[in-house]
Amino acid sequence: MKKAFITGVCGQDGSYLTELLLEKNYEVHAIIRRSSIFNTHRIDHLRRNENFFQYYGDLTDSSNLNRLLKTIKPTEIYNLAAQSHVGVSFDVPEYTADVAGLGTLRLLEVIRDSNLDCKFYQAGSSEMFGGKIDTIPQNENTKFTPRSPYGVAKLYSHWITVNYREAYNLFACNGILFNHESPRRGENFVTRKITRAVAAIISGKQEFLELGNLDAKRDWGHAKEYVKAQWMMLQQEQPDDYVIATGKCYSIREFAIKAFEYVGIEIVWKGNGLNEVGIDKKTNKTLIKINKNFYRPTEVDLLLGDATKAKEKLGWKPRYTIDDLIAEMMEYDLYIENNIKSVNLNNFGAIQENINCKQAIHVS
Ligand code: NAP
Ligand code: F7E
Repeated sequence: MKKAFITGVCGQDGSYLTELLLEKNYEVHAIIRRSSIFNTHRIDHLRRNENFFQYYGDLTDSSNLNRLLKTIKPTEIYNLAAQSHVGVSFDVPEYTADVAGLGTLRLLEVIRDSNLDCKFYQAGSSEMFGGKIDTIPQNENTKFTPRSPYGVAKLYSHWITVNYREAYNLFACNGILFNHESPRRGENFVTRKITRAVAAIISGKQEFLELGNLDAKRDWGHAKEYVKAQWMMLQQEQPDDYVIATGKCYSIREFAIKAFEYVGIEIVWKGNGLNEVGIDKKTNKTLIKINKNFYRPTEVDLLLGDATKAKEKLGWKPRYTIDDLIAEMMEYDLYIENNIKSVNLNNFGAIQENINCKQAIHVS
């Protein structure tokens, strides 16, 4: 039986990866941070599985990682834990560096020190490409020019993973994953913030949605498909680094238009800059406003990935389109916000997803 060790198991990707590995008959061991409120809602539906083991742990605590890894002796380690919010990383840069940067080194050091015979996956990010991008779309050879404390911390993790692979012959892979979303996405990332707000607005629970930069562009895929790529990287003969992306990008503005369209609302735009508003064409009500607090000190304007290497070497290909993704997220948020089951509920496995998520995510 293969034994996986996952950090960040309570997050979006951790929950989908755990489902995938349990389906593949892995024994899954995972660390959970101590929290003053319950933080396991995304994995609660898995916790009774006899092959799933949870421990208190933290990427900032070397002795804890050392003790657990030496005892468990996993065959695969997936390092998904991070302070993963780019905007927040400007407020807590040191903590972000500690977890998203040094946390990776702590794990690699345990593997090296204890001669653990295991494969290692590092959750790298397109945010490492940052601002001054010389290639569009971005691939494994594109220069990294990160534009946030988060991007800089992830870049440290990227290079220390490459360094340990080369220096100590570790089977260590970097995934360079572009944005991936789902009904389990944290509610302060822009896609989920939008789909939740649209659902709340049509139920009369929220008046309008406040956003920052509408014109940044992102390459958005579905998290379920992206965790499969993480697993595939560790099943190869040789360790390597891979870009994982859909190859299509849209602006925040386009995402918001599509999400409102899903519930039959056409948005028209008026004004400029901080005074721009998105208005319901039919009722003339203002549904989107700009709030400068959601702007970042430095922004990444455009991310568009080229996942040709992953397609050719891993056989990985995304299936979800942006419309499938929005539909699934909208269905879930309409369901939890209003108990509305729309005609589209049968699409895209949404019923099953809703049932799974209803169990997995309790949003009050
Ligand atoms: P997420 O939902 O924010 O999950 C991150 C997880 O890390 C959470 O479970 C969090 O614990 C845990 N964590 C944070 N600090 C920790 C610490 N000090 N020790 C142990 N665990 C800690 O992120 P995600 O979207 O699943 O992403 C997974 C990984 O991929 C992250 O490393 C992220 O930076 C990276 N990534 C994500 C994307 C994306 O678009 N989603 C793209 C590229 C890379 P709590 O649940 O207790 O907060
Ligand atoms: O922002 C703009 C914001 O926070 C996307 C993480 O998973 O993907 C994610 O990072 C864009 C940015 O994701 C709001 O300025 C406008 O341009 O959803 P986000 P992100 O920063 O791209 C990468 C690949 C990761 O690795 C990260 O871990 O949307 N934006 N208005 C807004 N963003 C937020 N959060 N909130 C707004 O109101």
